Amino acid sequence: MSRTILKLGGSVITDKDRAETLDGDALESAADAVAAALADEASGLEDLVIVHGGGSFGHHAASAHGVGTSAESGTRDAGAVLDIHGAMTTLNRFVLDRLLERDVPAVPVHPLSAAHRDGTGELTLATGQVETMLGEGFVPVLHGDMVAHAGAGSTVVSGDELVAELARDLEADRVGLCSTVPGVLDDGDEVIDRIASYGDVEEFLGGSDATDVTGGMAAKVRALLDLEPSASIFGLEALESFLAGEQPGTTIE
Ligand code: IP8
Repeated sequence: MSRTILKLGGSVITDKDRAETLDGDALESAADAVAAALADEASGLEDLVIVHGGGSFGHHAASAHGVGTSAESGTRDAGAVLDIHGAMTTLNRFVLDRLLERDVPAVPVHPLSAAHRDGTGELTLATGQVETMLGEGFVPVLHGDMVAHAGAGSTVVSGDELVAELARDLEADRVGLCSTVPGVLDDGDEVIDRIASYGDVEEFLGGSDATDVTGGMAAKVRALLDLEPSASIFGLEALESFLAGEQPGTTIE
């Protein structure tokens, strides 16, 4: 039986080029895959935590207010914090609804009320509530958000940072990032099977092409390399196989 942290990329479940627009079909098929895996005992999936990104909800709101993850891009404007957080809770509600419709016992966890950064930017996320939710049979659903940041007001926390914190604190067995691409791609657009160090892929990882205030694929790979369990980056078409216990796409060791 395994404990799994699954990130649904914001660009997968939203239309990232149009503000606050859902990709309804993609979200439905992700919810289908989650529901099917939880219902199938053979999948070995026991505890599941879902984290979703911002896509055209959080990222558009964050760039409209000029807010990012670093102390230099923090804000003390409470209205801006609420705009960005509100965009994310709207998206979170869509995700929860699609899961609940499929009898997945999904419940929200909003990082604005559960996490903060210290003066060096280091993130602390409370996870006791997530652990207790898992023990009670729920599927906690977190999201990229705003967090209080000592000395900087409030900054963005990316879903990827949350995945890393959760994986460590909850001693996850498996970590999966469901992305718009089938894995980390080389310069011939072929999926790289395994990555053991950032140097292996530095030459291939440019920035993200749509509005993304948290760093795109390069930041994901860096964060995942530091984790204890190996992590997989794969496309939506491979979500079912990941949840069934396979390692599709790119494995980051
Ligand atoms: O898409 C970003 O989360 P990410 C969340 O996981 C916001 O980087 C508020 C922009």
